Amino acid sequence: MEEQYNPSTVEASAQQHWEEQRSFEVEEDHSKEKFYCLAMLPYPSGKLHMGHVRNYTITDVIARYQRMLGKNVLHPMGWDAFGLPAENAAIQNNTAPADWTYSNIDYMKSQLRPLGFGFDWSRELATCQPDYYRWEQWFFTRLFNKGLVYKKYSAVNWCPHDETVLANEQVENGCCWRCGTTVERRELAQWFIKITAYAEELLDDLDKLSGWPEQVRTQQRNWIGKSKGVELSFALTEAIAGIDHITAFTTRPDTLLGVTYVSLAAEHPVSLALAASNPKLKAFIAECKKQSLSEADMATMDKKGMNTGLVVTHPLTGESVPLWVANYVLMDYGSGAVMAVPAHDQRDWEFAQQHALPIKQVITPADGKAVNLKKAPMLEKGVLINSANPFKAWDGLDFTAAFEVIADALVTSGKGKITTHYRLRDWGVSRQRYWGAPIPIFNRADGSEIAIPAHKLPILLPENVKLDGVHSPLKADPKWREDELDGEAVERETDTFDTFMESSWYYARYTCTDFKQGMLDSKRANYWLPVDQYVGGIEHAILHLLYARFFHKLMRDEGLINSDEPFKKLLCQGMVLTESFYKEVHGHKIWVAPAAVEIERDDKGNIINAIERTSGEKVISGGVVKMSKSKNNGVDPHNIVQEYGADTARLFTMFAAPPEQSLEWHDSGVEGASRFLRKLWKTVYAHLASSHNLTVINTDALSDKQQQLRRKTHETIHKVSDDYGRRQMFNTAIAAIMELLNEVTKYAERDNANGLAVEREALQSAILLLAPITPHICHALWRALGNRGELIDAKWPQADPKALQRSSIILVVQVNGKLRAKLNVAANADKATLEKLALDDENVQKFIATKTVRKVIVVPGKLVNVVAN
Ligand code: ANZ
Repeated sequence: MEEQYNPSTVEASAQQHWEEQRSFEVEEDHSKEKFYCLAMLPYPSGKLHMGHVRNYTITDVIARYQRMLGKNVLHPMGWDAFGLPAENAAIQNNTAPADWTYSNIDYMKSQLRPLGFGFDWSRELATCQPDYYRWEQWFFTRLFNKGLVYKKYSAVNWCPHDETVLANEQVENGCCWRCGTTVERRELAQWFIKITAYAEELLDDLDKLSGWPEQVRTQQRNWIGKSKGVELSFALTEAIAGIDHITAFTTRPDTLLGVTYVSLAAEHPVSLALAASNPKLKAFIAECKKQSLSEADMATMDKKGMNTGLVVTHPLTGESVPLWVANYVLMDYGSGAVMAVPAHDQRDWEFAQQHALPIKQVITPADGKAVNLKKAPMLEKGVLINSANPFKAWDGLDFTAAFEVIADALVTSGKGKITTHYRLRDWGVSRQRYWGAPIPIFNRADGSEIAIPAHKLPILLPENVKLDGVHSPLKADPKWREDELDGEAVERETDTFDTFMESSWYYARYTCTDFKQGMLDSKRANYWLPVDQYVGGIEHAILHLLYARFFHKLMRDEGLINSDEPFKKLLCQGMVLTESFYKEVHGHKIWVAPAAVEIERDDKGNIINAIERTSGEKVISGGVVKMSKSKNNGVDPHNIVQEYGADTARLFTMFAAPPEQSLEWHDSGVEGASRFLRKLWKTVYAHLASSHNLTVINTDALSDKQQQLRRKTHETIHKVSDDYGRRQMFNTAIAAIMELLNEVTKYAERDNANGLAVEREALQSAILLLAPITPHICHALWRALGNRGELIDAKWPQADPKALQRSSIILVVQVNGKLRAKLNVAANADKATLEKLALDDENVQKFIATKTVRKVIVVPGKLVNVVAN
């Protein structure tokens, strides 16, 4: 072995070895327990960043650890390759999105390689490959034929100047990013998948996901948003367009006697029917249609409305209640109508204030606190008051009782029923962009649609295109649209799929990327699925994870797989943060790369002065923030690997913070990690340089020092195994291994055979325990120590219970809770012996001599507490 640790040669040779051996290519093996470890697939933006490095280091550590436990481990990698950025980059660089994407993939792969991640590259996939998206197209046609897909008019951002649809990120302050024209809302026919049909199961199955962070489960629960309520009807005095009553959904039937008006969504059929003969209402509806549709915006926007002049009948009191059309009522929630209770609902209260409508309090706080409805509505649940005759007896009922009584009254009079609603909406999958999978639908001359039959799939996305910067090449080329089906001329759909479609099932396709006969090879898919450990950013807590769960259930119901959920365990890694600096130029912040700044700190580490090296100018600290291009504070993984080696980068990443917390990047931390690896190398080198012959440990002839080191070795194995497995706290695992190495340098006795054997055991264990984190150096040292076989398949070490035993322990003795003695006692001493030793101690005697001992509490192995007065 070389005396000097040279990471670049060590790493290149280990990587070459793994590549030659195809060490990470795996197949189903029913004789072994499987473990599927997966990182969320990256978007090929062109450059690897530290967030990627952290993500894949975590999965790689887990994958390698599980393999050392003897499992058959799958750890694949691929590319989420469709999406808008490729279109923008292609326009900027005057290339085609396909070329840009594929060259980025090549480049990023070349950046990943030197990091030594144990990916099974034979399963690599890019979602823009026809081999992949053809099955997504096929699956969509299956859903279509099952009635789980439908077409509906839905709003998009439209630039009237460019005559094109804009993605949300292309709208800047309400204007087109390209030409600055004010963006409008437009209704276009678009495709939806009925995720709402699975709402109940998606909600219920969250309970099965005990391996997920609670926070993510809660976010999904809220997103699905199940609410129990009542649907009730307000009769119209005369039928409008054949409708004789308005149905409203409420979660607060307890407030029913506080209704002072009813409001309809602009798109409600009654609103539309009335608008036909009411130009003012028509104009108002047109105005409503222009505004944003998000619920968040609904909450904050100006509450606008128009009185229809009609009244409806209150289902319990029979009173007449005015009927309004209001901009804050959504057509696709509940029934598109609200029973308005301004006293107890924020939006209704704002609306009533603006339009001078009555506010009637019917709920009061249970604790009798006063409320001032002039200032704000009373939103909390409480008890009923002011119940109109003949319902006076309801006064005093709490929410649950009132819900029941009122729902019951509505049900018996045939005016209402108890229902549940979900906030979750169906998934709109149409995008009017080019760089995506074409939606496999034929439009027929008669206006109907047909799912493209399997034999005509895939519908290929042309890759050799020129982008004019405005229109999708699919839409700009009338020829591309033309097709025929059994002699009938048909037109292809020119919209493409939302890219969440591709990321919803890639994890399943990895189990059989080469399968040509179908979407999934069920045998292989069922062997590997579900993913045992999924790792990715918390920003995907809702949409990606919900869509993937949904797709999994759809694939199950198609008979492709047999599990209910895709991801057994989920780990959401924290962000990578670092220092940031800027200077102010004409009122603008110019961000300066931290590497270009000379920093002076006080002894607490606070920055007292920061100077840009090249200009000598003072710069201002922007604090420790997320590493990003926009703050110019990215640390290039490539440079770190060049300077220190991949193992140092990996070690620092895992040591600096537990995976779920944010990681602060510090050059000094990287230095520290590198120092530790050099020390490990040096220690192994010195160990091998010893002239003694290695023998097996003679446990009966261990010196105290040897015994201590042995115990430390096995305590470390015990702790580190728990840190890797149960706790997933790799930082404390590393700290424990570092401590072990310190003990080696302190206690090793290389001048006798037993001492050398004990040291060997300690070093060998340290290498095994570090192997998942710093695989290259461990690979080299493992061989240097003369081991045969592959370190990646070496058995994870087991703590020897005998070595853990201590012959003596330190016993703490307290008198009345205060520490009075520390005694070195036999580890197996019984309670009576411990009590006697404690009471006989000289110092303890001093504190109890003049007192009566009332009680002695003995915790064997730890302490004795004497109670005396
Ligand atoms: C009367 C009422 C009184 C309400 C009160 C709330 C508080 P969640 O819980 O999110 O499901 N609502 C019903 N349909 C609507 C629609 N199409 N557009 C806008 N709002 C609608 O919300 C249910 C509540 O949202 C319902 O309960 C209804 O207002 C409103 F003190 O009815 B409530």
